Amino acid sequence: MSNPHTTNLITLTRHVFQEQVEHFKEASGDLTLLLSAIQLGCKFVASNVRKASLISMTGLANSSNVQGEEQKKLDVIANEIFVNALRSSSKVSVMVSEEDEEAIFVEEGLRGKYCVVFDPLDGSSNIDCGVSIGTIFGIYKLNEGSTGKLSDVLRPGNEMVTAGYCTYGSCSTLVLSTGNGVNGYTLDTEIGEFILTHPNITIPPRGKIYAVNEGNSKYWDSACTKYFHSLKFPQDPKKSPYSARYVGSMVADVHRTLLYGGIFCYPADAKSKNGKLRILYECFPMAFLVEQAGGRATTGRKRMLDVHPETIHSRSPIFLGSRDDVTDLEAFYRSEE
Ligand code: AHM
Ligand code: MG
Repeated sequence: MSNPHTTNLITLTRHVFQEQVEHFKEASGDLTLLLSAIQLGCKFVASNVRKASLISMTGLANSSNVQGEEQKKLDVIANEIFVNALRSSSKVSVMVSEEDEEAIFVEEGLRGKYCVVFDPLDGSSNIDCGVSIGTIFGIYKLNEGSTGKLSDVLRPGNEMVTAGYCTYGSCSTLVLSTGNGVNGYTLDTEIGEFILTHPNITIPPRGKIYAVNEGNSKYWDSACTKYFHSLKFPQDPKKSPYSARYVGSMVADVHRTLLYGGIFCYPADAKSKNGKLRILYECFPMAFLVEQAGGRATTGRKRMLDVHPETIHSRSPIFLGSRDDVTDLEAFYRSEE
């Protein structure tokens, strides 16, 4: 993966630590250590995903392991991996995971000044066929004086200090923002390190691709229906229609959108009144990254990062991507008011 002639590799840890020292002269190194725990989780999950694909593709998905126990499902394993890595880092007081109904409050003695919200393995419908899936995470700092309460995580996304995701596909890439732009690091499996491969990711101001579950079009509201129609049948005869791409794994769809431009959408519709995706650990981290890359993210009517989540698993409609594409979409919602 890394150039064999390069002897000066920029690892994620090295890069983040440098960034912290540059931007915050008194950086304690705690965020770097917390991110080491997250990297460990991602490497461990990446390795499990590879093994699981092999197991399910050879038809052994329901087999039991050597002790005769049922194989644990991959999303359950991924959750345990992250909860253990984060708890033992001593940098976290509150965790919210898609897999756990309640927030997890870390016991005294192991607590730290951060809260982590995460979806350990997103894209569950793609697990068994080996299509790209990923982990999504966001990090808040505890409120002043708090030792860990629900109110430390029930906050708008604009208060996050860091967000990222890791793809598990043809390669594993961890895309991260600590609030000073976005960088991508690809896992070199031979040396076990995430290496800076995509410095300073910026999203093109307009793209040519839209991503949405078109199968839900029967349930869309009129703003959505008109917007997607406008992409497929542009009024200007000189303009080409947009291309459609939809993996059905948010991480993969957002990753493509960040790199190539365009728009990713999971709207609310007549069937899912608040959309499908969860605010805290799906919408916020992705909105944070997209804004940091120069793009935009909205619910259709409001900036995504300004939403106040009511509960840890609340959902929201989301549209994110290239600045001009998201602005066009908003115009359709405004015209319906
Ligand atoms: P999950 O958390 O159960 O995996 O669901 C989230 C996933 C996202 O990755 C993806 O964007 C979306 O669900 C796809 O949903 P749909 O199959 O309804 O298009
Ligand atoms: Mg999910």
